[in-house]
Amino acid sequence: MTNILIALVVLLAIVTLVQLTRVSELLGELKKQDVNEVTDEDNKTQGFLMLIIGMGFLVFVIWQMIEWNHLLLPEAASVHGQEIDVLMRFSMTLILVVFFIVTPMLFYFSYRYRGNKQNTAYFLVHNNKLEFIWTIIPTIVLTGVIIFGLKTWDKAMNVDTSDSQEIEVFVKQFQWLARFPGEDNILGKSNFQLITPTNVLGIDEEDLNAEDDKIVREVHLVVNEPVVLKFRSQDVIHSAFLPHFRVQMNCVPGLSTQFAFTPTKTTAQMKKEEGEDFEYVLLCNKICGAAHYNMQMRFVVETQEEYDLWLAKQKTISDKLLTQK
Ligand SMILES: [Cu+2]
Repeated sequence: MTNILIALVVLLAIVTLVQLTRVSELLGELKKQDVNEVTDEDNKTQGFLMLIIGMGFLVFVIWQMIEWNHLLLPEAASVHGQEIDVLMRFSMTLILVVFFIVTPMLFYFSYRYRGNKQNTAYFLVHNNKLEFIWTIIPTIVLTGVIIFGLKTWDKAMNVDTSDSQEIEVFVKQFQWLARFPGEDNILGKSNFQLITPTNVLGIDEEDLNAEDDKIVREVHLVVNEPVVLKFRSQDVIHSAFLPHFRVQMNCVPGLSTQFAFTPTKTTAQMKKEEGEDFEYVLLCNKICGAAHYNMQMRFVVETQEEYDLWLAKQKTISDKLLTQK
């Protein structure tokens, strides 16, 4: 019912506008004036409105940058993340400087050079100098930005993982699970064909390396120790996103992907800086189905001693198999 009323109001508003235009045309005919002709007075009003709207827009941009700044992510809590932040700050500064130079000019010029009966247009055919300037300067600047970006990407992605703690992150609609390799530091073999209700990760239970593996519902990491997350997806493409570490990687069925990084701040430290509610979380950043929004897993960064205590408490696969028997 409300929708019909809204549609009716919109329709009536359009009819009113058409009628008003018609009235002004009729008045114009009576006064022997062409109401469709654009006068200098009209241009002045429009130019002035353009100026006000443009400046209002700039004020709004500045206001929202200040007002909503706290919604941005805190400083990166990983080694490569700090470099990504430097790149991000550099790009944003460049964009904002250009934005704050060009936008006021755009609106001011449309006011300053508004239509005027006395003005005649300047006929400019071609200007090599101008062409050079607006081609070469952006080319140099953008090439610089691209090289900077590629270097940062290379440093973040091509990491020597020989000393990294390996952790498998397994994902399906709509849940994350993780597997630690246990004492031998080797993850046991797995195969999606072995997936059953009691073996949700499809782990090859014949494989001796799998015996001491530990399946967990939250991941603990040691501060300042490198880790490599190995991603495996059961069903569709998910995307593992750890915003505070600036980590993101697609999890693709049938394809192994990974991300290596070093956390630099413990959860306790972050709680002090960001408030007691702070938690590191792993989110899904690919719209993968109905409960996608609810996919998250807690990550905890702590000292070596705390980590050892936690890991010792987690059950190995053979423990679990024994309790089942
Ligand atoms: Cu997902």
